[in-house]
This record gives sequence, C-alpha cells and structure tokens, in this order.
Amino acid sequence: MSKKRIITFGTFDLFHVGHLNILERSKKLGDTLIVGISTDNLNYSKKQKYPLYKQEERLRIVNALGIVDEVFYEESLELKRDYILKYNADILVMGNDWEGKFDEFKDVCEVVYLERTPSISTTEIVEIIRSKD
Ligand code: C2G
Repeated sequence: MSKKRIITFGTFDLFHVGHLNILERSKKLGDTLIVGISTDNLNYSKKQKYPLYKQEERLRIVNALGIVDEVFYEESLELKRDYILKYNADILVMGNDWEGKFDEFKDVCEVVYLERTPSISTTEIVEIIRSKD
C-alpha cells in the first residue's frame, strides 16, 4: 500500500501541548506529516497582529519534532489547494475551530477535522502571564 501523506497548517506561536496533540494525532492518520507554518505577514493580515515568535523560530521548533517530516511557509490562505497538490497530500487535517471551512478540498484529498485540546491556547497563555505582572 502506498504511504499516506498528511498535511496540516498553523501558526504554532508559543508552542504548547495543544499543538503537540494535534500534530501527534495527525501523524497517526498516515505516514508522512507535512506542516505549513503560517508566515508573520499572513498572521498580520488575518489578525492585525504579529505572532510573538518569528516565522523562522516557529518553523524550526515544529521541524525539530520527531513526528514532523516536512515543513514549509504558508504564505496565503488562498493557496491551500496549491499546497495540497504541491505536497501530494492524501489527507488535510485541521482543528475543529475550522470545522467545515475546508470541505471544498474534498475533491483532491480527504479532509479531517480533529477536536481541539480544551483549556489551552496561545492567547490564554499570554493573558495568564500578563495577569501575573
Ligand atoms: N490547536 C488545538 N488545540 C488547542 C490549540 C490549537 O488542537 N488548544 C490546533 C489548531 O486547531 C490548529 C493547530 O493547533 O489546527 C495550530 O493552531 P494555531 O497556531 O492557532 O493555528 P491557526 O492560527 O488557526 O492557523 O491555514 C490555517 C492557519 O494557518 C491555521
């Protein structure tokens, strides 16, 4: 049987266990895990703010995980179909905060939404640290 290629996307700012959980569960769906790291500029255009960690740092952290096989920069949300095709992905995995949003790609790959890990997010971590000042 041919090896299954999994693709997923994210910012992975202040890398935490919620990020690790989704990457571990994504890897279990196949053989090769490819991760698109959203660029600083893409984040700015989506959220009007830059991540705390620079894209080079976020990419290095994710790439250093033993379960991750390939990483690349996600420059634009509109390029998702191109990335799926370029990286020959069999399955697109996204957190269920994106439920239904990527169903349009079901013509080129399987689309799976995984449950987010409850009670942890980069925003929450920042708020907790700020409140300790
Ligand atoms: N995640 C999770 N549980 C959490 C927090 C995050 O499962 N408690 C998942 C998200 O659902 C996502 C991945 O971790 O699949 C990365 O999360 P973010 O860095 O917040 O990604 P986001 O900014 O939503 O970028 O093309 C889409 C974007 O690049 C996604």
